[in-house]
Amino acid sequence: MTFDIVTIFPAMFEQPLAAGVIGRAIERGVLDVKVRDLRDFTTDRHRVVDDVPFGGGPGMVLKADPLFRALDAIEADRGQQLTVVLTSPQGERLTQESAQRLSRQAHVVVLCGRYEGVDERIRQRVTEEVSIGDYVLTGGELPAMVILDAVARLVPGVVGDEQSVAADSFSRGLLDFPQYTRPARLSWPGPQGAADLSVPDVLLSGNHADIRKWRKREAVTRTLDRRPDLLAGATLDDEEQQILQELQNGRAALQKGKAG
Ligand code: 9D3
Repeated sequence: MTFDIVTIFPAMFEQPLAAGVIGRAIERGVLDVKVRDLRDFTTDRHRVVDDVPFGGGPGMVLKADPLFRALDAIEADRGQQLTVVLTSPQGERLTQESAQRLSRQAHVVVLCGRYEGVDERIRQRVTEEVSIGDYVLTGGELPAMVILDAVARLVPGVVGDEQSVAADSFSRGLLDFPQYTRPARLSWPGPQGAADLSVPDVLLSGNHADIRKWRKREAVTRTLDRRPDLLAGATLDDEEQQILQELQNGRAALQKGKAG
């Protein structure tokens, strides 16, 4: 899969793209990411990418013509069938589902918005506008990196362990169960003095049926406590469904006891 990122801050992508799973995938040629400096697509001596808004008002607007020139260059480079994503606070929220949809495209271009916005006329070349959530950032560069990370890890061969991608909590609709590693017993001074921080016995028992059941119960409990909204779209197996029933019955009984 190929990504082209168009930005006025190409340096913001250097380290994130060199590190970890994404860095390795690029090294191995499974992913091809080109970061393109929008200023390279200006034609004036001062390489100006922004200007004041028509009609007045605060801030600056990204000019349309450097973006058009960048898109033309990318099209010439990659061939047709470009999916063009514009990062924007007005966009549709990025979800695991939209990441999955983008991961099936061969070429994705991400245009990083900046300032008060982007000249509206480039929207004729934009396939979709994407926001990463309802909080205010200073620009679209971090969102672009988030989109790339979420999409690229779904591309076959990017993550070494295909199973971990398939078992993903957001794909299944359940949060992850708690994880522990060695040492099994640990004592550490906490706010109330030395605390005994032991790993749950079941994980040390070697009984894999019990471990599987415990993990399912923890995952369902956490989801019910922290993200009950996820349960509506979750695909639970029979065992998980039964655990959920039990937990909900138990809680309903508790509520009734308090009320009565
Ligand atoms: C909606 C706020 N706008 C009111 C005038 C101003 C504005 C704030 C922040 C315009 C652009 C930005 C920069 N943010 C992004 O470009 C952005 C973003 C974000 O701020 N939050 C979540 N996702 C995204 S994607 C792009």
